[in-house]
Amino acid sequence: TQRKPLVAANWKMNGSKALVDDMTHSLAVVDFTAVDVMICPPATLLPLFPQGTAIALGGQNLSQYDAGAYTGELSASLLLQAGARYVLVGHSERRSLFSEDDDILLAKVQQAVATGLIPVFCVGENLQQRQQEKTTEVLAKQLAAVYASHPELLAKSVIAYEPVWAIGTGEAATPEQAQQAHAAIRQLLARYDTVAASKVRILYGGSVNASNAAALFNEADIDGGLVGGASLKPAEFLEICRSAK
Ligand code: G2H
Repeated sequence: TQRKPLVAANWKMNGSKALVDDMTHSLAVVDFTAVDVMICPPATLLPLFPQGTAIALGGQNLSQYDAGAYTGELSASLLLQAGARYVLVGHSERRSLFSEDDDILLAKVQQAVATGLIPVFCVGENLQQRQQEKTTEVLAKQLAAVYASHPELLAKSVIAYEPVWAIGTGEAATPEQAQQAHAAIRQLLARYDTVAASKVRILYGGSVNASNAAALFNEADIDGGLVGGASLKPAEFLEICRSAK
Protein backbone atom coordinates (compact mmCIF):
# COMPACT_ATOMS: atom_id res chain seq x y z
CA THR A 1 0.00 0.00 0.00
CA GLN A 2 1.01 3.65 -0.18
CA ARG A 3 0.44 3.92 3.59
CA LYS A 4 3.54 3.28 5.68
CA PRO A 5 2.66 0.85 8.47
CA LEU A 6 2.69 2.01 12.07
CA VAL A 7 3.15 -0.37 14.96
CA ALA A 8 2.24 1.24 18.27
CA ALA A 9 2.75 -0.04 21.77
CA ASN A 10 0.26 0.74 24.52
CA TRP A 11 1.92 -0.13 27.80
CA LYS A 12 -1.17 0.89 29.77
CA MET A 13 -0.27 1.23 33.50
CA ASN A 14 2.80 -1.00 33.19
CA GLY A 15 6.51 -0.60 32.56
CA SER A 16 9.53 0.84 34.28
CA LYS A 17 12.80 2.60 33.58
CA ALA A 18 14.31 -0.87 33.02
CA LEU A 19 11.71 -1.67 30.34
CA VAL A 20 12.43 1.65 28.60
CA ASP A 21 16.09 0.60 28.33
CA ASP A 22 15.38 -3.01 27.29
CA MET A 23 12.85 -1.95 24.67
CA THR A 24 15.04 0.78 23.20
CA HIS A 25 17.89 -1.70 22.92
CA SER A 26 15.73 -4.42 21.39
CA LEU A 27 14.17 -2.14 18.76
CA ALA A 28 17.49 -0.74 17.55
CA VAL A 29 17.56 -3.36 14.76
CA VAL A 30 14.17 -2.43 13.27
CA ASP A 31 14.21 -1.27 9.65
CA PHE A 32 12.53 2.08 10.23
CA THR A 33 12.28 2.74 6.50
CA ALA A 34 9.70 -0.07 6.35
CA VAL A 35 7.69 0.64 9.49
CA ASP A 36 7.04 3.48 11.92
CA VAL A 37 7.25 2.39 15.55
CA MET A 38 5.63 4.29 18.38
CA ILE A 39 5.47 3.61 22.12
CA CYS A 40 2.86 4.95 24.53
CA PRO A 41 4.34 4.36 27.98
CA PRO A 42 2.91 5.85 31.17
CA ALA A 43 3.59 9.58 30.71
CA THR A 44 6.16 9.74 33.53
CA LEU A 45 8.43 7.46 31.50
CA LEU A 46 8.37 9.58 28.34
CA PRO A 47 11.45 11.68 29.21
CA LEU A 48 13.44 8.55 30.09
CA PHE A 49 13.57 7.41 26.45
CA PRO A 50 16.83 8.36 24.76
CA GLN A 51 16.58 11.14 22.22
CA GLY A 52 17.67 10.78 18.63
CA THR A 53 16.27 7.30 17.97
CA ALA A 54 13.67 6.54 15.32
CA ILE A 55 11.20 5.35 17.96
CA ALA A 56 8.32 7.80 18.24
CA LEU A 57 6.54 8.32 21.55
CA GLY A 58 2.95 8.92 22.49
CA GLY A 59 0.70 9.63 25.44
CA GLN A 60 -2.10 7.24 26.42
CA ASN A 61 -4.54 10.03 27.20
CA LEU A 62 -4.66 13.82 27.46
CA SER A 63 -6.82 16.46 29.03
CA GLN A 64 -9.54 18.12 27.00
CA TYR A 65 -8.43 21.40 28.60
CA ASP A 66 -5.53 23.69 27.76
CA ALA A 67 -4.18 24.47 31.24
CA GLY A 68 -5.46 25.47 34.65
CA ALA A 69 -6.90 24.06 37.86
CA TYR A 70 -7.29 20.43 36.75
CA THR A 71 -5.40 18.47 39.40
CA GLY A 72 -3.82 15.30 38.09
CA GLU A 73 -4.45 16.00 34.40
CA LEU A 74 -1.91 16.32 31.57
CA SER A 75 -2.34 18.71 28.68
CA ALA A 76 -1.33 18.14 25.07
CA SER A 77 1.41 20.72 25.49
CA LEU A 78 2.88 18.94 28.53
CA LEU A 79 2.94 15.65 26.62
CA LEU A 80 4.61 17.32 23.67
CA GLN A 81 7.28 18.81 25.92
CA ALA A 82 7.87 15.39 27.51
CA GLY A 83 8.69 13.96 24.08
CA ALA A 84 5.35 12.71 22.72
CA ARG A 85 4.41 13.12 19.07
CA TYR A 86 1.23 11.03 19.24
CA VAL A 87 -1.54 10.53 21.78
CA LEU A 88 -4.18 7.82 22.14
CA VAL A 89 -7.70 9.22 22.37
CA GLY A 90 -10.77 7.23 23.29
CA HIS A 91 -9.21 3.88 24.13
CA SER A 92 -12.04 1.61 25.25
CA GLU A 93 -10.61 1.57 28.78
CA ARG A 94 -10.93 5.36 28.87
CA ARG A 95 -14.44 5.18 27.44
CA SER A 96 -15.69 2.51 29.83
CA LEU A 97 -13.65 2.93 33.04
CA PHE A 98 -13.36 6.73 32.96
CA SER A 99 -16.67 7.59 31.30
CA GLU A 100 -15.23 9.48 28.35
CA ASP A 101 -18.08 10.32 26.01
CA ASP A 102 -18.28 11.59 22.45
CA ASP A 103 -18.12 15.28 23.42
CA ILE A 104 -15.05 14.83 25.60
CA LEU A 105 -13.33 12.78 22.92
CA LEU A 106 -13.95 15.41 20.26
CA ALA A 107 -12.45 18.04 22.58
CA LYS A 108 -9.43 15.80 23.18
CA VAL A 109 -8.81 15.21 19.47
CA GLN A 110 -9.07 18.96 18.92
CA GLN A 111 -6.60 19.69 21.72
CA ALA A 112 -4.15 17.16 20.31
CA VAL A 113 -4.27 18.51 16.77
CA ALA A 114 -4.18 22.16 17.85
CA THR A 115 -1.01 21.41 19.82
CA GLY A 116 0.70 19.40 17.10
CA LEU A 117 0.19 15.91 18.51
CA ILE A 118 -1.16 13.21 16.22
CA PRO A 119 -4.28 11.69 17.80
CA VAL A 120 -4.72 7.93 17.52
CA PHE A 121 -8.49 7.85 17.75
CA CYS A 122 -9.73 4.48 19.00
CA VAL A 123 -13.06 2.94 18.04
CA GLY A 124 -14.60 -0.50 18.37
CA GLU A 125 -17.73 -2.44 19.20
CA ASN A 126 -18.33 -4.66 22.22
CA LEU A 127 -19.38 -8.30 22.06
CA GLN A 128 -23.08 -7.66 22.41
CA GLN A 129 -23.02 -5.08 19.64
CA ARG A 130 -21.19 -7.50 17.35
CA GLN A 131 -23.61 -10.31 18.13
CA GLN A 132 -26.51 -7.98 17.33
CA GLU A 133 -24.80 -7.10 14.02
CA LYS A 134 -24.45 -3.47 15.05
CA THR A 135 -20.70 -3.20 14.43
CA THR A 136 -20.88 -0.80 11.48
CA GLU A 137 -23.52 1.32 13.20
CA VAL A 138 -21.37 1.64 16.34
CA LEU A 139 -18.26 2.51 14.33
CA ALA A 140 -20.23 5.08 12.33
CA LYS A 141 -21.44 6.80 15.49
CA GLN A 142 -18.00 6.84 17.13
CA LEU A 143 -16.33 8.23 14.00
CA ALA A 144 -19.09 10.77 13.35
CA ALA A 145 -18.63 12.17 16.86
CA VAL A 146 -15.30 13.64 15.77
CA TYR A 147 -15.12 13.80 12.01
CA ALA A 148 -18.67 14.74 10.95
CA SER A 149 -18.43 18.20 12.46
CA HIS A 150 -14.65 18.53 11.99
CA PRO A 151 -13.62 16.69 8.81
CA GLU A 152 -10.36 18.66 8.71
CA LEU A 153 -9.14 16.63 11.71
CA LEU A 154 -9.05 13.41 9.69
CA ALA A 155 -5.92 14.29 7.70
CA LYS A 156 -4.15 14.85 11.04
CA SER A 157 -5.29 11.57 12.65
CA VAL A 158 -4.49 7.91 12.94
CA ILE A 159 -7.44 5.56 13.60
CA ALA A 160 -7.26 2.42 15.74
CA TYR A 161 -9.92 -0.26 15.43
CA GLU A 162 -10.06 -2.18 18.70
CA PRO A 163 -13.01 -4.54 19.08
CA VAL A 164 -13.67 -4.53 22.82
CA TRP A 165 -14.18 -8.30 22.88
CA ALA A 166 -10.62 -8.80 21.60
CA ILE A 167 -8.86 -6.51 24.08
CA GLY A 168 -6.60 -8.37 26.48
CA THR A 169 -8.60 -11.56 25.97
CA GLY A 170 -6.05 -13.45 23.90
CA GLU A 171 -8.78 -13.75 21.29
CA ALA A 172 -7.85 -11.42 18.43
CA ALA A 173 -10.23 -10.73 15.57
CA THR A 174 -9.48 -12.92 12.57
CA PRO A 175 -7.75 -11.13 9.69
CA GLU A 176 -11.03 -11.36 7.75
CA GLN A 177 -13.11 -9.87 10.58
CA ALA A 178 -10.60 -7.09 11.09
CA GLN A 179 -10.25 -6.32 7.38
CA GLN A 180 -14.03 -6.10 7.07
CA ALA A 181 -14.20 -3.57 9.91
CA HIS A 182 -11.24 -1.59 8.60
CA ALA A 183 -12.78 -1.36 5.13
CA ALA A 184 -16.04 -0.20 6.71
CA ILE A 185 -14.18 2.45 8.71
CA ARG A 186 -12.39 3.74 5.60
CA GLN A 187 -15.69 3.87 3.72
CA LEU A 188 -17.43 5.70 6.58
CA LEU A 189 -14.59 8.22 6.79
CA ALA A 190 -14.76 8.87 3.03
CA ARG A 191 -18.06 10.64 3.73
CA TYR A 192 -16.07 13.35 5.49
CA ASP A 193 -12.91 13.58 3.37
CA THR A 194 -12.31 11.13 0.53
CA VAL A 195 -8.62 11.87 0.09
CA ALA A 196 -7.84 11.78 3.80
CA ALA A 197 -9.84 8.55 4.17
CA SER A 198 -7.67 6.82 1.59
CA LYS A 199 -4.49 8.06 3.29
CA VAL A 200 -5.34 7.61 6.96
CA ARG A 201 -3.58 4.78 8.76
CA ILE A 202 -6.00 2.39 10.44
CA LEU A 203 -4.36 0.22 13.10
CA TYR A 204 -5.80 -3.01 14.43
CA GLY A 205 -5.70 -3.53 18.21
CA GLY A 206 -6.86 -6.37 20.43
CA SER A 207 -4.65 -9.30 21.42
CA VAL A 208 -2.07 -8.71 18.68
CA ASN A 209 0.94 -10.97 19.25
CA ALA A 210 3.95 -12.29 17.33
CA SER A 211 1.91 -15.24 16.00
CA ASN A 212 -1.03 -13.34 14.54
CA ALA A 213 0.50 -9.98 13.56
CA ALA A 214 1.77 -10.84 10.08
CA ALA A 215 -1.58 -12.19 8.87
CA LEU A 216 -3.43 -9.16 10.24
CA PHE A 217 -0.95 -6.65 8.78
CA ASN A 218 -1.18 -8.40 5.43
CA GLU A 219 -4.78 -7.27 4.94
CA ALA A 220 -5.38 -4.40 2.52
CA ASP A 221 -6.86 -1.90 4.97
CA ILE A 222 -4.84 -2.84 8.05
CA ASP A 223 -1.95 -0.40 8.31
CA GLY A 224 -0.31 -1.68 11.45
CA GLY A 225 -1.28 -2.40 15.01
CA LEU A 226 -1.88 -1.09 18.49
CA VAL A 227 -0.35 -3.66 20.79
CA GLY A 228 -0.95 -3.94 24.52
CA GLY A 229 0.21 -7.02 26.45
CA ALA A 230 2.69 -8.18 23.80
CA SER A 231 4.30 -4.73 23.69
CA LEU A 232 5.71 -5.28 27.18
CA LYS A 233 7.97 -8.07 25.91
CA PRO A 234 10.92 -6.61 23.96
CA ALA A 235 11.65 -9.69 21.82
CA GLU A 236 8.00 -10.24 20.94
CA PHE A 237 7.34 -6.58 20.20
CA LEU A 238 10.39 -6.51 17.93
CA GLU A 239 9.00 -9.49 16.03
CA ILE A 240 5.65 -7.72 15.65
CA CYS A 241 7.38 -4.61 14.31
CA ARG A 242 9.27 -6.76 11.83
CA SER A 243 6.11 -8.41 10.56
CA ALA A 244 4.76 -5.07 9.30
CA LYS A 245 5.63 -4.15 5.75
C1 G2H B 1 -6.02 -3.24 23.20
C2 G2H B 1 -4.59 -3.55 23.14
C3 G2H B 1 -3.74 -2.30 23.14
P1 G2H B 1 -4.02 -5.94 24.10
O1 G2H B 1 -6.32 -2.48 24.35
O2 G2H B 1 -4.39 -1.08 23.08
O3 G2H B 1 -4.25 -4.34 24.26
O4 G2H B 1 -3.04 -6.11 22.96
O5 G2H B 1 -3.43 -6.39 25.41
O6 G2H B 1 -5.33 -6.58 23.78
